[in-house]
Amino acid sequence: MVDGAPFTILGVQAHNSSNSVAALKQVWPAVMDVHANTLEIPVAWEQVEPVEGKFDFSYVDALVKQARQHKVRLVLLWFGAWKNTTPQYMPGWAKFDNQRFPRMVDKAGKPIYCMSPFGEETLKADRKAFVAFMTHLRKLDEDHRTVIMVQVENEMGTYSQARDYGAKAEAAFRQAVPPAVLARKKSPVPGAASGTWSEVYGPYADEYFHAWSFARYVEELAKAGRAVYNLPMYVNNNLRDPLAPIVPWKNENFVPGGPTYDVIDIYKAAAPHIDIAAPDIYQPESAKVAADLDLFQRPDNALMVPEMGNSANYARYLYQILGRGSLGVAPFGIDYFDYSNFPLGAKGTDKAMAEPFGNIMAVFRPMERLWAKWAFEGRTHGVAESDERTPQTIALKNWKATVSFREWQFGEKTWFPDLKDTPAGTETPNGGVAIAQTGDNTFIIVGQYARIKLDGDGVNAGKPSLWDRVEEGHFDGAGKWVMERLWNGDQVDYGLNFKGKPLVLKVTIATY
Ligand code: N0T
Repeated sequence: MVDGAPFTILGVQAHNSSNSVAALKQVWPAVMDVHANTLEIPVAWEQVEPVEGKFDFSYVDALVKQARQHKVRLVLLWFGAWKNTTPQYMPGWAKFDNQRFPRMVDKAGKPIYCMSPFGEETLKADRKAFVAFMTHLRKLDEDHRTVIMVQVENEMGTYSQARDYGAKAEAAFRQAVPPAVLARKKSPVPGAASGTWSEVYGPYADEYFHAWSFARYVEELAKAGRAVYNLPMYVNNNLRDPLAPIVPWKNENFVPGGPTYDVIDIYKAAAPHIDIAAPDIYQPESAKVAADLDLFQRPDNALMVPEMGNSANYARYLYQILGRGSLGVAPFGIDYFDYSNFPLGAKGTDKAMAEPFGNIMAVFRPMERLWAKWAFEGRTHGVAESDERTPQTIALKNWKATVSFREWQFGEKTWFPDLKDTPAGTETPNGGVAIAQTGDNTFIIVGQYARIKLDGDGVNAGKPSLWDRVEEGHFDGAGKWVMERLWNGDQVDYGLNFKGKPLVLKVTIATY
């Protein structure tokens, strides 16, 4: 809810080092080119507390002011003790002080790169800076006008081992699993109903304990931060492979400690002040993306995709993610700082990078609050073209949609069995459709490089149907539909065909 109504984050995330007043010059043009309504950007502990106890929020002040000038909302990312597991963003006075800010310890008893989630001074200092930041936000943006959400830490966890083996961690590991965790997280293997982590969770004890260690730490930050200024808060995750079988952590098969899908329940139990565990999508395969979305969208965990690759092959997932009623989505590394995220993302950091996302966000923007309302009401659905490029169906109320790809706009493929030619622009998967069922027989359909057909289902099953009206157009800023062209004849006889330019159709269908 933003300004009292549902809101969908049509976002972008800036590069990690774009968090300075001077750097913002290269951020806004990209935000504008993508037609984003929200910018996600870091606020680093090292920059706001360069000297212990002396806070400097001049960057945050400039950022909020410039965001207002650009009419863009902000999601601020608190880079504290863990940024992609490392303490890189801790202030210099903290990150090298192993005594006061203890590092995790390996099985041989040696400190490693990663801060221990059991460092009491680490938690105190990180929390103090975070609370100072939230206190500043309350003064600066009291009405939740510009800053709408806060991410706590970034992709927490540890690369090289399953948990902390330091003395404090060892002592905690030998304690009984907290009842709140027991109540939510069942063991994947036969284990005791209660007892120590090892007794209950067997071979998963280390990594579950590690997740709990981070969850209880971020809970302390979120609880204290929200006590001074209550903004929604989330944590993000460097995903494990959603299609690989679940096996205990071994040799870096995933990053333990963070909110991977299998430990969301542990985060829910230990961090009630964190609203969402959110997936950072960098595995481009369509089957993995679909699985990630399934795993992270739950009745107790709203779907939000705070990061996604920024190469063109990811753009089609906007339809799927927005169609699923997500709170929002943001491709990562969208600004014009000349630093490419290839091979994780796009090779370029220019307009060509922004365009595939901008084309889609541009058509959602004028109806962003309507889409958010429909999503909130559970009326929206979406598909992205799969790597297999096969047709997909969408179950609607009393209708079924079939979305197919690489179709010509005229006729059916079966009529031209010898045709080898394929439509221009469809060399790689880039199609998608998002659909909102606004009434029993009315739909708003947005799409690109796809064909959609509707057939009766439920009470309409088996009945013949015809398009009543198919209008191409747009919603004006006030939510009023403006028709630009009435589609009929060839434009509706073979389904509704979208080419590369995303379009919005307002459709009524009826049975006879
Ligand atoms: C993401 C981003 C940024 C072989 C990567 C993804 C962002 C962080 N990390 O550009 O660093 O701050 O949240 C890690 C994905 C690793 C995948 C390796 C595939």
